[in-house]
Amino acid sequence: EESKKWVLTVTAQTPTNIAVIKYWGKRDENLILPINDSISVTLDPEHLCTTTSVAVSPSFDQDCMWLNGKEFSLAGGRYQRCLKEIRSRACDYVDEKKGIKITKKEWENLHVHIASYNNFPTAAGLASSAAGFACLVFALAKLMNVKDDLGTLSSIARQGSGSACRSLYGGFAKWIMGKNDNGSDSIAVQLADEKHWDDLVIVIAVVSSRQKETSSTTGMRETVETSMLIQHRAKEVVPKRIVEMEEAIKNRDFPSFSRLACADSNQFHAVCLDTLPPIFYMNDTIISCVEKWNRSEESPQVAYTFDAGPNAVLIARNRKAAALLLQRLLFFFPPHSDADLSSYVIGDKS
Ligand code: 2P0
Repeated sequence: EESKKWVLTVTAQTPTNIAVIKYWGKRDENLILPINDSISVTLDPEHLCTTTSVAVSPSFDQDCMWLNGKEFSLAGGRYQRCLKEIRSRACDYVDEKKGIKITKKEWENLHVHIASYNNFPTAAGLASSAAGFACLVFALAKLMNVKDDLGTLSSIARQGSGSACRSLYGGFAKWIMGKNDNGSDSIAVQLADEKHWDDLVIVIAVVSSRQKETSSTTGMRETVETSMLIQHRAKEVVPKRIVEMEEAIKNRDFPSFSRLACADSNQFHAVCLDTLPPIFYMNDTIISCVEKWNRSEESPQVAYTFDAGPNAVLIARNRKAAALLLQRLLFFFPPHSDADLSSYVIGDKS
């Protein structure tokens, strides 16, 4: 019984990421292999992040998870795959002070307890699976003394949720779609670290707290099955944009960054509209506001991008532009108004 008393714990924190060249569409649903590369910016850890503690003990008799304090089933294939991949890479662990020794073989039979928290309201419909799976995979890898590099960990996080592979890095990351059928080369790499372009200020406008109507997984499946535009996007448009976006990030070229991010968000939503039945995610009033403002200046001040929901992600070129952006948002969307934000017609007022 004495030997059953120890518990080993690891805690990790991972921010979510926002794609500026979007992932939409899979070529393999099981392994989560995409039809195009994507590029994202990872938020600072204090905003929209997941904190996950993982523990292992010989006294645990099954794997369990709690999400925001509530028991959460690990039965889903995506969780099982991540757990299996990490367990298969576990290495011998020795802590002589505590008298703990776990061999590679023993890890396979030890159960884990996982407690995960999001520091943002899950109900707001903001992407949580990216931060969640990245954090889970990273914490489990540390716990089980996995020695593989971040690229390999990213390919495991990818099997939890595609966008999660990009959240293992700060700054800017690229998810390379890869060529192999087994997914071994579908990994994320860091393009630039968090210090490279720290003038940028990211503002997330929570337009609606309603849960999205079409999940990303279902939405992208239907797009691949029914949209003709998606093939053109994946094969012709995105490969060129990836090259240009990498260059814009490298040179901190905000006009190109803004042009590419806005255009890619708009094409992603055009592809959604081209899906049968059509999918509507974004809120176009904020787009008109930003487009109008950017056109009235010598060069763009703000980039916008929308994911699979109506909340706007606005990237201001610097703090001054961010302050002006907040003024505009607060003017058009007063915080205590009861009206649905989407009913404001910004274009008429600015
Ligand atoms: C992205 N999105 O690149 C794109 C843009 C939403 C729009 O990745 O099925 O939750 O788990 O791989 O990663 C959302 O899709 O989908 C997403 P799965 P995921 O960020």
